[in-house]
Amino acid sequence: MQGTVEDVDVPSASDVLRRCRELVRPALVDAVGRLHPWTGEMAAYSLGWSDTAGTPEPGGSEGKGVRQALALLGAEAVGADAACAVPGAVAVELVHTFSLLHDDVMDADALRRRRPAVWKAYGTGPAVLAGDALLARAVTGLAETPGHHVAAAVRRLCDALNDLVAGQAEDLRFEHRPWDGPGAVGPEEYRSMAEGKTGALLGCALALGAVLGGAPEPTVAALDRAGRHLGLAFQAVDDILGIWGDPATTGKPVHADLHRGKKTHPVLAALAGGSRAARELGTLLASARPTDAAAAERVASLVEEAGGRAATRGEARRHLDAARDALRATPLTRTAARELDVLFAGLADRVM
Ligand code: GRG
Repeated sequence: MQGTVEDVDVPSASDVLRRCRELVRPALVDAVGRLHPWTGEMAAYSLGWSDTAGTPEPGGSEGKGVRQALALLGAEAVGADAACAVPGAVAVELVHTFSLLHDDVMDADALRRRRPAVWKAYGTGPAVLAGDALLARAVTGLAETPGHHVAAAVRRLCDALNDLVAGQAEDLRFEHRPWDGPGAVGPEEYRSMAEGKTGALLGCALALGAVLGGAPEPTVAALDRAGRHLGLAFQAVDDILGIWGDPATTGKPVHADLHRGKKTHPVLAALAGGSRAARELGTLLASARPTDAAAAERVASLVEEAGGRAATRGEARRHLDAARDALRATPLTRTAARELDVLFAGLADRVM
């Protein structure tokens, strides 16, 4: 995620993420320190700060910190100091950590960020409880923020939580829907699912920064819209990485979505193409789930041949453009708007 040659004075997406992570880190450490020691230990493990013995593992398996960065940039974009958005940044990062933790339980995914998922390392019950603790801390921390805007901020976060649950519900239910025919998942249903499970929290992060920075409602709404489009691009890329990503980079096993019958964009788009490869893909998926590596590999190459990967790249590009349009149509401070632009582009091109 690099800046372009002509943008020498604009930091790269990685620089933006690093700067924001450093600003939020003390408050995030404080929030985790307020948890019960056992759930705190699991939270620290899931945040990549320590191993299962509680021993610090600096630089181990931390996430990218996208949501905390969006919250800070949301505040800076409306002319406020990033510091006012730190409680919002902590809240969205804790919610994100919680959602990954529970998602791994629901999907029985054993690996996260190149390490055993929390449920694998500590057991399912403890992992569910650690997730609950993170969620409770996220909402409590935001509600305790001093200032006039806290009620609006908590309201935004609660709306996003409900969207996340709805998106995740759709995602899980789609696994039992057929690939083809009358019960198949349509493009609009996919979009609504992806916006809920991924776009809502990215939109909320940006909007929370603006709310805590005292921005008027139309600006907050525009930032939320930009973040939701970014989330749709982000999820499209996530779907691509789930099929063609390098596990050494993504930290997750490849083809897990295919084994599970997840209705991801590349497969749905491939099936909609109507080519010979699409028909063969449809027949293959209708006969059985690709349970072994060779079958998943065959599905992946048919999806590619039928144009699913290219169509999903196009989908990511369209939502990236829509996200940038939403930013450009809003009066924002120049430096933060440029950093957001760089960050958005970096995330739509990410490989992890
Ligand atoms: C919020 C109450 C409530 C429930 C949550 C479990 C669940 C319901 C939702 C799951 C949502 C989910 C896991 C969506 C996937 C979003 C996504 C693409 C995550 C990957 O994010 P990155 O790439 O991860 O930012 P890192 O590892 O960088 O932090």
